[in-house]
Amino acid sequence: MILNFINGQYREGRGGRTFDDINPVDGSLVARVSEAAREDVDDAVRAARAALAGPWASLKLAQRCDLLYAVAAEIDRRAEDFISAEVADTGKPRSLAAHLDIPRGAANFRVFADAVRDVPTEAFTTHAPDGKPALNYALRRPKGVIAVICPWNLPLLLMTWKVGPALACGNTVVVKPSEETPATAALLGEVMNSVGVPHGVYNVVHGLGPESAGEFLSTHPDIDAITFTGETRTGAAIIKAAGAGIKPVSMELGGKNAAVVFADADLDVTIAGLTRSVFENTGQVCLGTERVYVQRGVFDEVVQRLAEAASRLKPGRPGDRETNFGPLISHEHQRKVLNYYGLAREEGATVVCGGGVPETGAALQGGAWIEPTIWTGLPHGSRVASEEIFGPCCVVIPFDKEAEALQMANDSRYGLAASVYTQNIDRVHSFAAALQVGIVWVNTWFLRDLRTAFGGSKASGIGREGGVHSLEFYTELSNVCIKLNGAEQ
Ligand code: NAD
Ligand code: 6OD
Repeated sequence: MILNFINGQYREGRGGRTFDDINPVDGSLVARVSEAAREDVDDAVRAARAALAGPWASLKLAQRCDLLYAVAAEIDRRAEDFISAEVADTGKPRSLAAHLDIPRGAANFRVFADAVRDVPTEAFTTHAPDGKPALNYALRRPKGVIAVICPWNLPLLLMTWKVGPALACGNTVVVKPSEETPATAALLGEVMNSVGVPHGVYNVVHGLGPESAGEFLSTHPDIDAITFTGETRTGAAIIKAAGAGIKPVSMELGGKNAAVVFADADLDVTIAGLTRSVFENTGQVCLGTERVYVQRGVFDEVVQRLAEAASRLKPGRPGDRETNFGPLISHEHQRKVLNYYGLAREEGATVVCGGGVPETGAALQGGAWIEPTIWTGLPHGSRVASEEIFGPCCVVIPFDKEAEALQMANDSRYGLAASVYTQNIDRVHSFAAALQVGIVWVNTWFLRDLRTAFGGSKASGIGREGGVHSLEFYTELSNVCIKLNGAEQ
């Protein structure tokens, strides 16, 4: 049984309810999960509040940072446990969890422990009406108890991306992991206890969204801020709850990200980038590409080479050496993606490859498998080219002029990320500046420096996280103004 983690103790939810954690590789049961009742969420928030004022606050900044380094080291030491837990919940290839999810889970603690040591503050001198100087300086204090609500696609990575900076700034947290992927958040409780993080600093409540732990937490009157990653529609519900309680929010939401390939691009680099951005994690990455605009001169070659790359994706058991493609997270998500596969045909798409469920053999028949899929022949305004699918698929659309590509790339309700493939450095600058997104990659994809601003515009989110931007969200500034009566300047 996967348990809630409240005030340093693992415990069952008070209502005695459970839900199933299913392995999407074959539909087998990973574990039952104990669902937190409203009273458990109350307890978690109370524990976080007590730790905030007590043992956590009494640590010096350097001691807090040392503890976060110890958390990172312990994740590294127990990497195999974390990889196994993440793989069982998500079905992703073991190699992906080992190279991306788990190392980033550790890095998220180190990076923000470093950042918080160096965070600048501001100071101004001014003059009172009597001519005496006054010194203003800003103090940073933790925001308080932070509600952290997480998705299932990169569970440990995205959870620690918020917990790392929140703790570095001296806050305490109550985490609500996705009901699809509760395991690594629960396991992190063991790490917190083993390195001596005070009880109540890190709490985990399991459950679903509406009328369950997600809603109980986001509407709780005694939290101080909400940081959320997930669907835009869920984000809107949480913003409403936060508005009612006047709570600050950080929102990392959905996307329908474009890649723009110019005829002067290095096509080896382009295909390598597109293969990752369309298919990695079975397309379940918020930054992934689902719209590819290709300049007409290289259109056929890009489509053909991307389809060849798709044909090299091998579904299979996560630990098998040749497996480089996992299932979708659940049958529910598989139904959603397959609906879009059907819609693409209705909207007149040419199916270049994929479009259905692969033949995986009897042992994996119960899994949520899907084929990597490429479409051409769809107009830019079609639903398949406009709505977030969150699967391993893309629409490829030709363009002639740069202005046309820019217009199509920006014509979206979302504004998370874009990638551009070109060798023209002047174009890189002008095109990147004109894209209405929070993140632009040029001749690469998902290359991260964790000090940089991360987040989206339009329906893709509110605010930025990363480096000092996270520290801004997870701290309150107080300005202190001291009148210096002794001196006239
Ligand atoms: P989701 O919105 O369905 O769920 C996210 C979390 O919110 C889960 O823990 C869920 O239980 C909880 N939740 C659901 N309804 C709630 C409610 N009413 N109140 C409180 N909590 C509630 O998202 P998902 O399906 O887990 O993740 C996929 C989505 O996340 C995609 O849209 C993807 O683009 C987005 N995403 C965005 C980013 C980013 O950085 N912008 C990163 C990863 C995923
Ligand atoms: O790399 C990150 O910090 C980050 N937040 C990635 C988000 C990926 C979305 O699925």
